[in-house]
Amino acid sequence: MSDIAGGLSLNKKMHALPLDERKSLERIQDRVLWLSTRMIDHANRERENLDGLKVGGHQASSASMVSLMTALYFNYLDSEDRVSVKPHASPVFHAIQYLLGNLDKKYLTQLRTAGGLQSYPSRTKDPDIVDFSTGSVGLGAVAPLFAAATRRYIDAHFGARPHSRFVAIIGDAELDEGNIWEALADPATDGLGNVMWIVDFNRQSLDRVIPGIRIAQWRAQFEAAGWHVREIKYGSRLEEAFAKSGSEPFKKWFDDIPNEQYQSLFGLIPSEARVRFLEGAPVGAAEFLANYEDQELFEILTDLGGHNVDSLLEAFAECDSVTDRPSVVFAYTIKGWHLPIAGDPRNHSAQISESQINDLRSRVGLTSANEWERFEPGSAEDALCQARRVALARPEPAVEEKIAIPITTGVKGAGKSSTQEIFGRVLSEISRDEKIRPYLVTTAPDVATSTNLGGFINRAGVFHPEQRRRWNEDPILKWAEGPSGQHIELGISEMNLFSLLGQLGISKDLHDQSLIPIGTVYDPFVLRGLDAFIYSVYSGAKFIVTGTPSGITLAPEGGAHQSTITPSVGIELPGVVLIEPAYGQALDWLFCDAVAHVAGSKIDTTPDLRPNELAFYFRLTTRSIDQSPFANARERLGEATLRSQVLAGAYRLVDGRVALAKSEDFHAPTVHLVGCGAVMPEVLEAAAELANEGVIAHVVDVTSPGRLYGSWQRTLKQGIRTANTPSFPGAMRPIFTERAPIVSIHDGSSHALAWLGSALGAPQVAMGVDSFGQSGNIPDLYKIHDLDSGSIVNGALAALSLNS
Ligand SMILES: Cc1ncc(C[n+]2csc(CCOP(=O)(O)OP(=O)(O)O)c2C)c(N)n1
Ligand SMILES: [Mg+2]
Repeated sequence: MSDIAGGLSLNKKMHALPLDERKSLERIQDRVLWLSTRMIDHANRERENLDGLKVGGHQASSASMVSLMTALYFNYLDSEDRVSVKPHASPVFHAIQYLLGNLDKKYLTQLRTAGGLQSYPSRTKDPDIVDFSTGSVGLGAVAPLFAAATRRYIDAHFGARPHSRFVAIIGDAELDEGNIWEALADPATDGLGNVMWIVDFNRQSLDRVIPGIRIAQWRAQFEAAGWHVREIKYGSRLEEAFAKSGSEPFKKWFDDIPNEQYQSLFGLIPSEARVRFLEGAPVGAAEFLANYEDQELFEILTDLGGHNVDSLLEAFAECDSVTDRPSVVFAYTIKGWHLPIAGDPRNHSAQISESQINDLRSRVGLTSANEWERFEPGSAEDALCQARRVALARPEPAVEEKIAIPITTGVKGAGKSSTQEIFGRVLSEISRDEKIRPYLVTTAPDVATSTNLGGFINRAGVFHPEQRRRWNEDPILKWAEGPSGQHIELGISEMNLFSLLGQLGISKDLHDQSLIPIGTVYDPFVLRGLDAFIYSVYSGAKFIVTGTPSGITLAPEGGAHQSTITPSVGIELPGVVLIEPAYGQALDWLFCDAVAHVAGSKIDTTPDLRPNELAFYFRLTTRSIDQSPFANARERLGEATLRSQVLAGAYRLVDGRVALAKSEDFHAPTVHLVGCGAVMPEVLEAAAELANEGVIAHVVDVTSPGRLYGSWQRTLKQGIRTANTPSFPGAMRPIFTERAPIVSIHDGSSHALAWLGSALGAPQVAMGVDSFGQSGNIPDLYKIHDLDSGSIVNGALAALSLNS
């Protein structure tokens, strides 16, 4: 096993448990193994199967973690600790929650059913309390690290909470994911002594035995990032053997044997295992091992430290004593431990047979009659479960006063302004309010200043656990770092941005403190952090993210920076609301509303059109545009109506009839020009040209494609579920008063708004950016991508011809 390079030194003091307690833990461990294995077995073999699909579940991956998790939950953790569990060990987690009395028995036979236990731990869907969702490997692993960073921030700003330890139990193959190393490398995660990762080091991934000597490399990588590293390699029987005289060649070979060769021992009978183990061994090893019978030797060779509760607890205690940096424990385990599929390279999705289940049941002392029971009342194990239930019970969260958020900051934008600039001013204004400011926290992956967070940073400072001296007296941007700072600066990792936002966004749940997290990122690079974005919203996080600048409108920056598919992503992601206003005041209203929603303080006048909104994604631009058309619309519609339409997702910016009033031709052909964001000047120009041609061209400004699409879908679904004719979505009714052809115009993929025609039952020409961009100026690029006013006019004529 070449992945064994160092390990527990033989003379290290063991964390020896009293014998009774160890025996109880071992019995609990057996029961956890049984319940997790049987849960999967039942789901696949006994439960009625209506669709013929294999239900699945991972018995081997679960068995690998049984000892680790028994040690954690039945001895180590306390109620303030927060734990992330490797995705495919979810059955182990639920088995433990059941034994602790936190999960009803009925769920044991509902693994992977709708409304039952989720395949992978889920904060939002599982019936028991899950601290961190997991599933996409790597993401759940780093979540506790960002949670600890969040706690450090909260302690510095709101007073220290009771001490928590943030634990991640992760699969060794999760270390292949780049986001792990991005998280470790960021200074924002430096020095978090309350973090412990436990790597379930079974040397297997999904397909294979992991080749090569990885432990040395990983150790070096963690250490380079400033982590404390601990290995738990040998079980007690191996330790005993190594303590005997003459054992050196055996120990050396145990450390040097290639992973694949070691792993192949598990499939052999004991006599074959001896021969296989000794292939390539140094002189003296065979002689030393001749002292052991085949069976005994097999047990010694497969006795790894990750299944030794004493060794585990001793390592955890060592990590607790390291308080100035995070710790990682490499716990050597066996995938499929104590199951017939142990160590088999093909065991990832293997399940043991009915007769093997029967054997396991009797081995753990159960029968078919009591196989799902908890421990006998009055037994030592039952007493331990009860005591641990009490020790792990979560305190009631504090009731927080709702923060009052104004419906506007008063920032409007006069003359010409860009939404990015307005965003910076609005945020700065909000942060003037001393009742709101404490809760605001911003973060950016090295783009804070170029996304207009400068004003906020000047006022609120940059977070650092210690007060730092400023070496640069820049009069424009103060970069004052210290514990009271409210901006968390990250290195260039969009994965880290969304991972951190995800943790800041569940701060009430995990740290009993609400925050209003706001992140900024260049819009094209939203996609670089997309998996973490999805993960965070899937986990129930509430936050605001601003993608700016966006689209081909950031013209000279060129194709590598021009986002096209981000609007579709924002519209399609559940829980995310894509907001792309064109004008300053609309942005101000929408932003205040989003802040109120994230803060949990609903503004009375907000239309309740938004179930399940969690994250607010503002797609903004650096293009300055004339603000007067919005002022005209405000005059025409009245501020209250306009605001409620802006919040609902769209309003009519120009009434084409008014523009045509001179000719008084009310029977003229009619078209809706539906624009979104930065392209509005070209849309207005096209409308004016069409009016000159005698066409009634209404201009609609879609302020939130996400909210508009959501309300359409809800209306449709309502119709489908009640088998009624779907009604026209309320948000669209006052805006699209005539059924007329539609032209949608967007600095984003044409697809993002292409559903409007279906929603309105009218022909549509969808115009947008459907090829990669290039450097240029806005007029040239709009021309190349047919977003200039002439192309929009032609689009309108095409739409009118579709209608005839
Ligand atoms: C991002 C991502 N890619 C792929 C998968 C599919 N997958 C699930 S488990 C697994 C192997 C994990 O190996 P390891 O983390 O070592 O856990 P073990 O099965 O050994 O317990 C893979 C590739 C996934 N869940 N997430
Ligand atoms: Mg593994």
